[in-house]
Parts: sequence; C-alpha cells; structure tokens
Amino acid sequence: MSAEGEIRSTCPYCGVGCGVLLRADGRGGLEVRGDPEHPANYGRLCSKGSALGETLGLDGRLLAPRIDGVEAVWDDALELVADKFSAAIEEHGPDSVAFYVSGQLLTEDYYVANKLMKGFIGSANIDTNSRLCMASTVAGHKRAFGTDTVPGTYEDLEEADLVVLVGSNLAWCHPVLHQRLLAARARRGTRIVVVDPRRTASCDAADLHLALEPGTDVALFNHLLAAIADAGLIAPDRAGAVNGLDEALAAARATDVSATGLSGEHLAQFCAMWTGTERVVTVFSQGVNQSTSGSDKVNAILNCHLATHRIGRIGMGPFSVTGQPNAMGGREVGGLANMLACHLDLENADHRMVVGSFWNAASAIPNAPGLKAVDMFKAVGDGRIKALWVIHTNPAVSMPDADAVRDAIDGCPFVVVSDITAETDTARLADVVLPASGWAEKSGTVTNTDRTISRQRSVLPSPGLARPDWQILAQVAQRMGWVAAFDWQSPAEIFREYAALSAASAQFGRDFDISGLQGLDEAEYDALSPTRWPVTREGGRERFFADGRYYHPDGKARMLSVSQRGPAARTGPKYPFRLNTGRIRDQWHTMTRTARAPRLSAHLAEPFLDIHPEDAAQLGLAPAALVRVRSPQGQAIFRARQTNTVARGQVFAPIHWTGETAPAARVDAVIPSAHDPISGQPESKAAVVAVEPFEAMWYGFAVSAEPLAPTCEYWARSRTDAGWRVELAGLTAPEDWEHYARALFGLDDVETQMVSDPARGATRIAFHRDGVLLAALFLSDEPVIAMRDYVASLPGTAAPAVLSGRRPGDQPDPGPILCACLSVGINTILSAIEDQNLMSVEAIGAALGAGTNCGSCRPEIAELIGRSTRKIAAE
Ligand SMILES: Nc1nc2c(c(=O)[nH]1)N[C@H]1C(S)=C(S)[C@@H](COP(=O)(O)OP(=O)(O)OC[C@H]3O[C@@H](n4cnc5c(=O)[nH]c(N)nc54)[C@H](O)[C@@H]3O)O[C@H]1N2
Ligand SMILES: Nc1nc2c(c(=O)[nH]1)N[C@H]1C(S)=C(S)[C@@H](COP(=O)(O)OP(=O)(O)OC[C@H]3O[C@@H](n4cnc5c(=O)[nH]c(N)nc54)[C@H](O)[C@@H]3O)O[C@H]1N2
Ligand code: SF4
Ligand SMILES: [Mo]
Repeated sequence: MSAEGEIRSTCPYCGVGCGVLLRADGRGGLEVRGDPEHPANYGRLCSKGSALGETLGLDGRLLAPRIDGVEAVWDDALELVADKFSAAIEEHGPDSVAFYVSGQLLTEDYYVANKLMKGFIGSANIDTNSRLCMASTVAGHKRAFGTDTVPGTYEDLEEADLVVLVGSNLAWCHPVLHQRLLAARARRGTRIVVVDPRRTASCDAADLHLALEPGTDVALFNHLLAAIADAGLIAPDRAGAVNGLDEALAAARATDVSATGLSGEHLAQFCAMWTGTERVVTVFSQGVNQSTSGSDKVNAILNCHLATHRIGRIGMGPFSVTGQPNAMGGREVGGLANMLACHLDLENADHRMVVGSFWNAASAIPNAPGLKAVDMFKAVGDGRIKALWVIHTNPAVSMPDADAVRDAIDGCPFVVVSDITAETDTARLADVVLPASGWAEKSGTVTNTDRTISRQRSVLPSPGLARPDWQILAQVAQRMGWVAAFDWQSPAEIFREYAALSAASAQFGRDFDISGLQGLDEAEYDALSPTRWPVTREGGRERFFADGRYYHPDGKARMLSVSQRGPAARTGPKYPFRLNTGRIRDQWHTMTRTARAPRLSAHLAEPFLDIHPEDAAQLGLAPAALVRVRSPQGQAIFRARQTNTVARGQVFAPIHWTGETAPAARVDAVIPSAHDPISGQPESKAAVVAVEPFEAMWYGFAVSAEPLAPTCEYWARSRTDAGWRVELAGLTAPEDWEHYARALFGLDDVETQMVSDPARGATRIAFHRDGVLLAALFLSDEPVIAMRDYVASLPGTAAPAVLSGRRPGDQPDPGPILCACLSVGINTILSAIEDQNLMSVEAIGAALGAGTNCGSCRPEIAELIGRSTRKIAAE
C-alpha cells in the first residue's frame, strides 16, 4: 500500500522497470521505497534504486538554455535550433540533419522525436543508443518471428527449472530480477547456467559456468541444436510449424564446437541439462548483442527454442533482458533508423501510407532506413550531417571509437544537446544546450523488459528553466512550421494519439497494439496501473507464440542457418589481449546521476582493468599498478586488478568513467567501430589491445571538501560524504609540491601541515582553516598507501592526525563499502565472520543488516564467508 503523500512512479535505471513510491521531503529531495504492488519488483529495489533520493541535488544541474556557452532565454534557443535545422534541410536536403536519442526517453518523448524526423523532416536519420544495446535482438526477433516480440515474462523466470544466462550479468545489471530468480531457486531448485567468458557475480549462484572463448556463442548454441536433434527432441510437427529447420540443423551440424574452448565434459553437461529439462528460459543480453555476429547469436539461441517449441509457454522461452528503462518503448514507437511506429516496417508501402496519413505528414515517410549510430557519426565526421540533435545520451563517451566520435561532434556545423547535466563530455561540444526536466519532474510512460507499460509521475517541480523533452521537441517542430501536428498540451494527449495510431495500424495484424488505451482521459492516464501489452479493445493477452502463430506472412516462425564467426579484430603480437567491457553494480552508464550518491561510489571508486595474475606477472605489474591500454583506435589508463575471474589473454574494463570523472579512462576510446552487418550494433566487448605498465613518476591520493579537477596524466575522482576523493598519477613531478597542492585545491592563505620522507619519495600535505580540514594530498613514488575510506571521511572535521593516513588505533576501520544500501564495509563483515563465527549470509544480515535490502552484495558476502572457511580449513 502507498501511504499518504506518496506518489507511484518507476525507477529510471534498468529495464526491470521497478515501481517506486516517492514522497517529497520538503527540502527539494525525495524519499524513495519500492512499490509493494508493482508487478516487476513487489517492493524490492536494488542499490541504485534505493539511492535515487541522493542523486537529485541541483549542483551540476543544467538550469537554463545556453547558446555558445552563454545563458539564453528559451525563445532564442528554440528559434535558433529551428532555424538551423530548417536552413540545413532547405540547402542540403532532409538527410543532412540527424537526431541521436535514447532508450531512456519516455515513450511520449520518443514518439514526438520519431514523428518529427520521419513524418515531417522527411528523413529516417533518427537513431538511438539502443543501437549499441538492443539492435541485434531486434534484428534476430524480426528474422525469427517476423516482428520484434519479447515473448517472455518475469513469471517465466520463476516457473522455469533451468535458466541459462548468456552474456548477462543479471546479478549486477538486473538485480531485482536476479533476486526473483534466486527466490524461485530457493523454492523449486531452479538450476542456473552462466555462459560468459568472465566469472561474474552471477556465477556465484550458478550450477555451471561455461567460460567460453569470446564471440563463440553461435558455436555453442549450434552444438546444442545438434544435441537437441540427436536427443529426438524435435517434435515431428516442427518441420511444418517452422520454416528453415533442416537448413538450420545442417548448419548447426557443420559447426566446429571446439571454437568455444569448452571441455567435452562441460558441453555434455550443458546439453544434458538443456535437453533433459522442458522448462528452460534462456536470458540473453550484451554479451550476445554487442558483437559483429550479434544477430546470428540471437538466432542461434532462438533456433533451439523454436525447434523444441519451448517458447511462449509457461516457464519456457528465449528472454532478451533490456538494458534501459524504456528500450522497449523506443522499439515500439519505432525510434530506430530502420523501424516505423507500432512495430510497422519502413520498407512496407502500405505501412508507410497508414502512418503517413494518420500523422497528416508534411513529407513522404522515407522508404529506406536512415543512418544507424556508427554510420551516423561517420557522416557527422565527414561533413554530410550539417545539424545534429543529441537527446538524453552521451555519445562522446559511450560510442565505440569515442575519440573520433568526439572530434566528429566537435567539427559538426551545428550541434544541439538536451540534457539535465550542465557538463557532460557531449554537452561540452554543443552549440546549443537545452535543459531538460529530469526523472522525478516529468510525466509519461515506459515499457519494461516484459512488455509492462508503467507510468512515470512527476513529483518535483522542474528546476530553473528546465522543460520536459517532449515539449522541447514539439516547440522546435512548431517553430519549423508544423504547428497543428505538434500541438499537444500534455503527455496524456501524446499517449492517446500513439494508442490511436496503434488502432489504425491494427489492420496489419502486428503484435503491438495498445488501441484499448486510446480513450484514456487525463485522470485515467494519470491513474494507469502497470499494464502488459497488447491491450486491444477486446482486452489483453498474456502470452505470444504458445499457439504456434508468428508474424511472417505465412504465420510461421523461421529458424535461421547461422555459422560461427569470431570477433572482427584478431589478437596478434602487437595487440595480444582481448578487451571485454561492461558494467559495475552501483554505477549507471556515464555516471551523471549515480556518481552523485557517495554510497554508490564507495563500492568501486576508480576505473580498473581486470587482468589474470599470470599475465600481470609476465608484464611485471606491481600490486595496484596503473596500466596503459592501447588499441589501433586509441588508449586509456586504468588501475590493474589482478584476478582470475578473467582468463589468461583477456582483460576487462568498466564503461562508466568519462572526461568528468577520469579523462584518461574512457574505455570506448580503445573500442573499434566494427559492427554487425545486419543489426549495425557495434562490437563493444571484443577489442584487441596491448597492455603495458604506466610508468608514473609519482602517485597521489587527495581528499577535499570541494570539487577539484587535476591536470596530470591520470586522475579519477569520486564523491564521498565529506566531499571528494581523487587518485592521481603523473609522468613529470612539479618542483614544489606545496605550490602544486595549493593550485590543485585552489587554496591560499590557509594553515599548511607538511611531512616529507625523501628516502621513499613520500610527501603529505594537509590544509586546515580554523581547525577544520579542507583538503589533504598524499604523494609517493609508489602507489600511495593510506586508509582511503577513512581519510576520505575527514574533510570538514578537525582531523588532527590526518597525515598518518591511518585511523587512530582505538577505532576500527570498516574498510571498503560492500553493502551500498546499508553502508557496511568489508572489514566489518570480515570481523563478524571471524569474531562472531557468523558463517551464513543470513547470519551476517541479521547481525549487520548487510545484504538485507537489495541483496545484490549477497554473492560477495558469500564469497567472503567462503574464503574464510577455506582459510580456517587450511590452518
Ligand atoms: N549496474 C548497472 N546496471 C545496468 C546498467 C548499468 O550501467 N549499470 N545498464 C543497463 C543497460 S543499458 C544494459 S544494456 C544492461 C546490460 O546488462 P548486461 O548485458 O548483463 O551487462 P554487461 O556487463 O554489459 O555485459 C554482460 C556480460 O557479457 C559478457 N560477455 C562479453 N563477451 C561475451 C561473449 O562473447 N559471449 C558471452 N556469452 N558473454 C560475453 C561480459 O563478460 C559481461 O559479464 O544493464 C542494464 N543495467
Ligand atoms: N564499450 C562499451 N560501450 C558501451 C556499452 C558497453 O557495454 N561497452 N554499452 C552500450 C549501451 S548498452 C548503452 S545503453 C550506452 C549508454 O550510454 P549513454 O546513453 O551515452 O549513457 P548515459 O549516461 O545513460 O547518458 C544519458 C545522458 O542523459 C542525461 N539525462 C538524464 N536524464 C535526462 C532527461 O530526462 N532528459 C534528457 N534530455 N537528458 C537526461 C544524462 O545526464 C546523460 O548525460 O552505452 C553503450 N556503450
Ligand atoms: S533493478 Fe534496480 S536499477 Fe533496475 S529498475 Fe529495479 S531498482 Fe531500478
Ligand atoms: Mo544498454
């Protein structure tokens, strides 16, 4: 139940789409708790969702439009955007302009952007960061089903007896769904298999981890398809029910499974589990999609489910878990360059005609796809695009070959960025920056991974001059001359129009139909409870495909003949390592929101490169060394973490750090723009790189009450409750460290304390004012040793002994925070294990609270317990 004053909304992060209950705290912030009635989470939230209230402060927020870096009024900014776009279209044609948008936009925003570009500007040059995310799944679904349907539901995960996670780190990336899976496993003994070259947190609960060679999923699933046939599991009616069975099976039999590098024993175990269990759900995500063979990987998985008719039935089916909160909504409104609204096809003249006449379109809807993300930024780079509008995404960080993308945006004649954050790597390159209303301020709908449409409701006023994205788009469209077509007063009105379009397109019998919602009035829209589509005038429908009906013209599904192709880039003497990339538990993408919450930065405060200890030894890496990673595209610097979670020859780095937080550690600077020929999705997880020690002359660790932006070759900063903490390293040392430190912190005229140990190249400097610590800098010619979490807590306190870098003997050091929800450190947990002999995750939870909220740190707690047991046993 929601209490008085609480408003229901939806979490703005991952595609699980958890319901939240929000209450304004009267100080501009929000109290947030999980909505016990939302069907995605039934009250649960992960660490990111729980910390939402801490990310809403206004410092760093974009509050007014800016033209060439100078604050402007809306009229001038909108007029300029409309003029520049109109002028480019007039002079160079509609294909000289482009929109690059986001799977985090609300459906209503997305609908407006798509209508403007495809129906009025008359170009299909609108693409989205979903190209980097879901495009291979969309392509695979369309090839197999004739439309982009996600047949699975969250309940299927709970009703399955075997769940296979392929290229999905569900424990960190869809934590609430993972918790639902683990709860089901506790009830019914669900078995879990993880297919991932890397050992992840998701493996901790798995019965089997298949650490296949990167990019060999097609070989694995083709091998499985052959095993399915050998086990006699292909129902006799299948040949009539699906097309392409014989060809797909022949291609599967021709595949050499040795490419996977998996042992015969593991392969046999996997095939036996799959063939021996009817209720199988195969969950897949970016390890599948982000590949030059991404679409084929998807179809190799779908083939196995189609061959066995384990699809759309309870507890069975392929299940693409979507990343962004509205990746699904974006696909539904046709936000990709090769799609039309309501799952209709751009290439189909009848589809174009119905949509065009419904919109009363000013231009003919283009009959061919527009530029997909990689090609779009190439066209920006070579001058074909004269005006670009980037909305709700940060491509200068997240696109492959990011330095080239950054330079392309910088060189484009006219760039507009709509964002909520004043300084992002992309916004910094724009001619016009437009302030958007943020999550808690705007209203609309999103569709989550299992097709459930949920309302996002506004609880806070928009700060400064910020406006909702749909409104900014509509106001530009109206200034371009299309007044009536973009004349909405509310998001509800846009939603009604969209639902009515789905009614008009229902004649084509596509899967996507929300015509039952076209009559919602403002109050009903406002009250809309989570609703799974389709919603026709006759009612809903829970499942697709169990009846054997698909969306190809003949009503049948297609199995595809797919063959194994490795990643585009090959390792060799110059680039001997395979670089894999992905997410960490507590940060979201380019960190513009999550990095504002100190507790979310406490888990992993610095960009890192995971490398196998034997590779590290061969490279001569000292503990905590910095490494330089080079590829043909560019380079980056990371802190090396030696771990056998990665295989020899493979390294892994997170995607989150940017020019704002660690400018040398933007991982996409080293990722090539090679992409899947069918989906256009880049191969973000399989670059080839060289790794070498970064020969720093000095290392530093700084804490400060105020933000600071150093200028040395490597730095990485994160927020703490007391201010900021920063890691630094440089290739040349300044002559005067005190002078350097003053400049770094911008401090003059303050009390200075300094100690030096020239023998070890160590210097420590602290600045106080009126007995309160403002900032401190620890320097060394080796990586700095200090109790970082403790020192980082000191700014703003008297901190008399800060220069020791150690907590005074009488106070225990909690160590790095493991449980972000309840701020419990590793050392606190370790002492509880050792001193109180608490040997289960539940016992730790009861004693310390750790792991009892979102549960995503439970695997790590279990690992700490496991290690202690081993230690005790070894003694
Ligand atoms: N904490 C957090 N959660 C998030 C996000 C976030 O930024 N932070 N982002 C959201 C978004 S937009 C997305 S798209 C999802 C992504 O969710 P996931 O896809 O689960 O996350 P990733 O970490 O990108 O990649 C998943 C795994 O693919 C593996 N992998 C790499 N190459 C291969 C391969 O060739 N084959 C196989 N089988 N696996 C491979 C990687 O080792 C990695 O563990 O997460 C969503 N949730
Ligand atoms: N190497 C590598 N690269 C990857 C990936 C990978 O796994 N490996 N993953 C890819 C994937 S799956 C994804 S989804 C992308 C994500 O990459 P991006 O989409 O580039 O990252 P975000 O940080 O989510 O960018 C969202 C931006 O929108 C702003 N914003 C927040 N709220 C609003 C709002 O309401 N309105 C507006 N207008 N702006 C707002 C934020 O401040 C931020 O600047 O990264 C991709 N890049
Ligand atoms: S799992 Fe976490 S990030 Fe994803 S929607 Fe739920 S609370 Fe938000
Ligand atoms: Mo994504």
